[in-house]
Amino acid sequence: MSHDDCLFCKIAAGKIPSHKVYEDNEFYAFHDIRPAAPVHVLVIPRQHIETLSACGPQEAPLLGRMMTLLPQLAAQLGVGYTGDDTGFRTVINTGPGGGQEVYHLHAHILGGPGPWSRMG
Ligand code: DGP
Repeated sequence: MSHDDCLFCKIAAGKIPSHKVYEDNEFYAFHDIRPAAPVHVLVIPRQHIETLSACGPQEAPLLGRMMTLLPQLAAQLGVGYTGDDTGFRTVINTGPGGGQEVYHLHAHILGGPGPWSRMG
């Protein structure tokens, strides 16, 4: 279920180039074009869902799978949580007041110094 005029649907479909880090039949992950941290990756469902606030119980299984994918990808990207000072941040901007620019649900994975990092 993709939307012809959606930037992230086009990226997931390979119609717009991106620096891919992961894909399966349900999700696509790629580097953010404006990185806010040394590691900054976006994870999107292939299904076009505009925003987290559009999700209800029907989307819960997909959201659960997306959530558990995040630490797997963080580990693959070298910023997984393995103890001591390691780890990453996850952000889902929701709506204009939440800073959402692109209306296709996405989770940011941020690793290293940057917003909300104790490292700076
Ligand atoms: P948000 O503010 O949460 O909606 O974040 C949207 C992010 O998408 C923002 O950090 C920049 C990124 N972005 C926007 N356009 C493109 C693009 O064409 N390619 C890539 N790789 N990232 C994009």
